[in-house]
Amino acid sequence: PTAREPGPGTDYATDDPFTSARTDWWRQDRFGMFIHFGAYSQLEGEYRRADGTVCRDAEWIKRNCQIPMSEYEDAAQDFNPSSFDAKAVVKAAKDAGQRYIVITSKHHDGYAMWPTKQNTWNLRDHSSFDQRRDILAELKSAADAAGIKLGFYYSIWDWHDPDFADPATFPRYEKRMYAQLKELVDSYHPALLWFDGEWDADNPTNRWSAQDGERLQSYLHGLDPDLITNNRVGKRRVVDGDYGTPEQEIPDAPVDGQLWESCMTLNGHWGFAKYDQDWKSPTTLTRNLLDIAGRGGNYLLNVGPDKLGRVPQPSVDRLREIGSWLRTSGQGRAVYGAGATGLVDEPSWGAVSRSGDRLYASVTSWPAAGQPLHLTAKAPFTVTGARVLGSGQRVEVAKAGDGFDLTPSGGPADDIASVIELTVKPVP
Ligand code: JFZ
Repeated sequence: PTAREPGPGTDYATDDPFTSARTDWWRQDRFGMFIHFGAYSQLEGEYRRADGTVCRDAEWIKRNCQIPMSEYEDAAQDFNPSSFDAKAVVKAAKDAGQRYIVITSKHHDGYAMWPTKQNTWNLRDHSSFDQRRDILAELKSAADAAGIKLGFYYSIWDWHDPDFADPATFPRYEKRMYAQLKELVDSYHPALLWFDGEWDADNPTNRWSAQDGERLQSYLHGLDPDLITNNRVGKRRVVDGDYGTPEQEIPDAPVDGQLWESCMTLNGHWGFAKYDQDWKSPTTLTRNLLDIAGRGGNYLLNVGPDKLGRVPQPSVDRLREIGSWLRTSGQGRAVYGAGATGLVDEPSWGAVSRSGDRLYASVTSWPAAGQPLHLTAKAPFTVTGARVLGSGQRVEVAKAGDGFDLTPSGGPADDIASVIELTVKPVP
């Protein structure tokens, strides 16, 4: 494959994701929706074997339940997500306060969710779905209309393409992969690509190398100089792509040397699993977002539509509660455009983020009447104002030991977290 030269004005050798205009929206937006949706969704997490036993999994069901390819292909043939409603999905994201969406265009099962020309293993050519529909195009126009960015997850690992499995034929697979990615970029103009599977578990020859990642990245930048990619595009987790992707965990401090985004499930699975009702609470989810913002990261929270394409109601409900917290009394200022403070240590009573001359102390353990919240300063600064968002209450600020004591005069403003906004001035 040949790539055009990178666009004018962007030198990727020196372009720093931390400060680049290219990543600006991503660094501001903080909160996105992940969508795991594919041929596996048709099975809804359960595979009944001929002997009557049931094997459970979600997007890994083909492999973990050892479903023969012909049976998996038969299931995909029945896949008819006729209730997929891009506007409803985008509305759920918008109501949650999520500002970008990343959907699986192709997971490890190799099944493409758009009408790719590279094979027939896709939603147009191998399903029972309305052949006139293209859910990625539908999502793109709904997202554009709502001012939400759209990105695609793409698995390098492919369980379906026979050329992937054999090192001798891998170059043929790679050529199709490049062609598929060009289709995605040219047809849907994604804002970002979220790679995965560069670590494939049945790889005898470690065939995806750092150089492969670099070559792919420069090819993509040639197609669209503004594209953002995660680090799973290559093998060297810290230097490849624009940001790191800790999965199902929140790093306990700002990560040195790279932007990062924690991806997480709402229950225990990425793809739809009908038996999984183990939902995280809105309180936990909102507090996760606050912890992440205070450590300078993004939060990519997943939904797994069912076989008809419907986002589960418990997911929609939880997302709406997070959004309602963010919309209340301007509390979203603790998240959007905010990041690590560089000024204070993370307190045990909540999370602190910073946006310009404001610190947002999101208090999850409100003190007893008259008791102070202590903020430990790790760089000198002064405080010129303090207020609780959504309440008129006074907060007394006093220099104390290694920092400040904040003493609110009343009770908490919000059960999930009450935000104290401080106006600060770093001492040079
Ligand atoms: C991958 C996928 O296998 C999974 O199905 C899901 O799509 C998730 C978001 O990404 O899983 C991973 C990828 C990387 C690691 C672990 C699981 N990792 O680096 O530890």
